[in-house]
Amino acid sequence: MPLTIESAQNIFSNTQVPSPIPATIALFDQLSVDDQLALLWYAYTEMGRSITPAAVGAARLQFAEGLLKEIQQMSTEDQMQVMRELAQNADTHISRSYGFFSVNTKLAFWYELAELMKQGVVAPVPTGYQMSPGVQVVLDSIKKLDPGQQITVLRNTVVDMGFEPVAPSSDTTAEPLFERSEPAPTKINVEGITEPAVISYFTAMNSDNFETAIALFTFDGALQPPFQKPIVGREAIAQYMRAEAQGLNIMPKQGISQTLPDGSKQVKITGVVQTPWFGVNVGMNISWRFLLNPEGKIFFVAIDMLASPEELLSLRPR
Ligand code: ECH
Repeated sequence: MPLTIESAQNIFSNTQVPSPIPATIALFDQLSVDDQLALLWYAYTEMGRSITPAAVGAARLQFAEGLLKEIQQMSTEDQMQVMRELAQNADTHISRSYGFFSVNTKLAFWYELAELMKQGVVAPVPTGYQMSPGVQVVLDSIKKLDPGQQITVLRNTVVDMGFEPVAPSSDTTAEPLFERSEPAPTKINVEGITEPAVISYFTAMNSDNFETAIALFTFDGALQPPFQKPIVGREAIAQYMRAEAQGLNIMPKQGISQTLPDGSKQVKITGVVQTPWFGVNVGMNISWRFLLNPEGKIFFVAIDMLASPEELLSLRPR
């Protein structure tokens, strides 16, 4: 039977625990736009975890600089309006430019606005703003998440803002490199796993060697990032990795591997990943579900955020 992406998406489904992240984002989506912006301000400042200075160099802001200058010159009321329009995906020129930014430029843009808010140059909440009870509900729900899930909620709300261009920008060659605040592990040792493609995948990712990582996939192979649809084909995966997988420190811990009757293998691994944005300050609990073809090439890998740290150890069906 040929391998299909649809069937690959379901491997190890009996070991999957639903993540609390979509439910938290659904609550967030129900808030009014002013409540959403205020909540993000509270969550961002209250979390008190530091973004590593290496993450936001001048290079990362080069694409956002024009917009940030424009916003700084506006009246407080206009600044608020721009932020509302971004959060509401309005079709305005600022919201359109933002929509073309890469994920990391979007994050850097808001990081810079947060800095300007701390300096009092940009207002964090509209004057006379009254928090609705819903904000507290969402804040409480965010507080219950582990730190890796909290930064994922922040990231996903930022990614969803702006006016979505019809064709997403595909030029990732200009994406500035991320520096690691800590060197990534070079020797990968995953308890229970010996599959060469899987071990080589982690080693290549930890040195941002995406060409090597891609060569481990079949030509029609796919990679499914957390809460996203699969990205299909080597070139599309390479582009995605150049834009979003730089500077990750990947620390897989343990896994299980099962050979299927046709000789293909399904492998599930759990471990911790650090993003260059937060470095060692935040570890994200992650699982990888690989489907390898009978020749040992990666046909599919799904990256999932774990629902709880306990899940790191529960690789067997429930
Ligand atoms: C302020 C108030 C107004 C509104 C807003 C504000 C600013 C908010 C700011 C938020 C900044 C948030 C940041 C979040 C960063 C999160 C990063 C994450 C990264 C996860 C990466 C993973 C990678 C997984 C992968 C692996 C693979 O093997 C293959 C590739 C890949 C306060 C102004 C908005 C400033 C910086 C969650 C999981 C492991 C799939 C990539």
